[in-house]
Amino acid sequence: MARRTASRYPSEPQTTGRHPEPRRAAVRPAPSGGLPRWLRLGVFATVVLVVGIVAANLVIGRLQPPGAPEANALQVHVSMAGYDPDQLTVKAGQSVKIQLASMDTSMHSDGGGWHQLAIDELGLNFKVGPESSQVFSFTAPAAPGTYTYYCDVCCGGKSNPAMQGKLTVTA
Ligand SMILES: [Cu+2]
Repeated sequence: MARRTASRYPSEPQTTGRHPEPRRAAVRPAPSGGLPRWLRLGVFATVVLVVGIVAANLVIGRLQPPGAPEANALQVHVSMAGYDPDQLTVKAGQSVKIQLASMDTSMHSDGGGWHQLAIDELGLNFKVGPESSQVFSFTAPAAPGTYTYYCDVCCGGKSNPAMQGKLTVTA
């Protein structure tokens, strides 16, 4: 007469259907010689606040163009992510000012934060260094049309669609 055993082999763990309770580290009370609770909370809140302010400044610093914006100049921000805006419209024959601002730091290994705005057909080749801006002037062509501007300094160069924009010259 065969007896039912829980396991064929003695070394196999027995399946009881119950999961063993996970071992938890014993919660030890804070040493009595430590800082009072309100002071620990205060230090924690201060650290959170300081980290938050630093992070916020980093974000705001990236959103704000370097240098004061010049009046009557078209503002173009450029970073590794591309141009902002990537569409510009000017009138034929108009004298155009573009303030080109690089939003990237010199820490970028690809181009060192330098960017370009070039239009081959118009002979334009504007370059701006990391976290700086510069105003460039040119005269729009007399004939309406669309021209592609590009940056060939970073991110795969002008073949990268992100590093391209369109200048539209209207009549
Ligand atoms: Cu670029």
